[in-house]
Amino acid sequence: MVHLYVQVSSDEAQCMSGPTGGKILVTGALGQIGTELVEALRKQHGSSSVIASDLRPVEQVDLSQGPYLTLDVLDTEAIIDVCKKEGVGTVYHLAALLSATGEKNPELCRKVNVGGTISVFEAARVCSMRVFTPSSIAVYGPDAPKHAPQITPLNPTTVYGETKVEGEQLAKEYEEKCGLDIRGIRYPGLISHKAPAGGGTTDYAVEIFDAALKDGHYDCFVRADTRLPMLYMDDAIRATLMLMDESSEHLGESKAGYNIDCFSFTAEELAIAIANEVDGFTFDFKPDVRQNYADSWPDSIDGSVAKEEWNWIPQFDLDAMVKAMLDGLSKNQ
Ligand code: NAD
Ligand code: AKB
Repeated sequence: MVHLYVQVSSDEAQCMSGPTGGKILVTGALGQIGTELVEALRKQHGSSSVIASDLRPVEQVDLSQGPYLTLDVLDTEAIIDVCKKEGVGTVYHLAALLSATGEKNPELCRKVNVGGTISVFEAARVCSMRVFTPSSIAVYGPDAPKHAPQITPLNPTTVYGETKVEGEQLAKEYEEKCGLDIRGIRYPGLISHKAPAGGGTTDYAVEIFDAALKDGHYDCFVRADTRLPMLYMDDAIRATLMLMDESSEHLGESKAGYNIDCFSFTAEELAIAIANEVDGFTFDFKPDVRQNYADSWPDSIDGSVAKEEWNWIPQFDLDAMVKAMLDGLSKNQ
């Protein structure tokens, strides 16, 4: 299944696991996570040290906050050129197609998610870089326990989920063969208000807030009883930075895709929590094809390995997240 797009050299002599430090490159930086991760990284390391990149042309991007370049993750040579020229030491590789978009175009989903990941790992091998690349709760399939443990057979039924399993396998392979330091988190559905959600199944948990404030009504595309693991974006960014700051010696065999403790709620519980805060908000449930993807994923995940190895504990529960979302969106309006 691996090595679909770039032939990975088996010559151990070409593998480099050199020093860290240097600048940071973020791929897929204009998406839901990238928008907030770039901001957080720039606060930590200084604006000029963090290069944001995505497909959008430079002239359509606000450059006042720091450097940006147009970069297709399928272009391995372009990634290598940038990393050499800029002295990049770490890549946060976020470019991908999410589940709902991916299932509509499985070929492109495989190409971008697997091909893009190989491009970044190849660049990391050539330029001696560390990599963060997210996995997802979509690695699990319907045969996994509904409270999903860190280690269990991974048999996803979505193409998106398959690409995430393959991403974790590739990370392990590059680590074993080339000594690279590649870390990842199996993010649950992420809820945020600074950038729109990017075509995933869990997008209802983001869209519902906008709809509540703008329209006073939301037609949810999954059933009322759909329960999924979720996390507020502040916690997701904090977890990402914590994992990347952790000393290698504390991280074990799950480092390519940690489950992390988060919270779970049904779509109806979320709608009621919002209705308790927004006068007159009404909601209905009109499931579409995304229900199938949601049904194939776990209700909750066991994050005890991440807790043990790098002390992950989330700060936001359902009520705190609902208040933070409504406050954040009200300020933006
Ligand atoms: P997003 O869709 O909001 O952003 C992805 C970005 O990648 C977009 O800006 C897009 O333009 C860019 N992109 C697409 N193809 C590209 C290419 N060929 N070259 C360069 N850029 C390209 O996604 P996100 O929510 O920010 O997710 C980022 C990562 O986190 C993905 O790997 C995703 O699978 C993972 N993840 C996200 C969530 C979530 O709830 N947001 C949950 C689990 C995992
Ligand atoms: C999606 O719904 O596709 C993402 C994910 C859980 O990976 N939010």
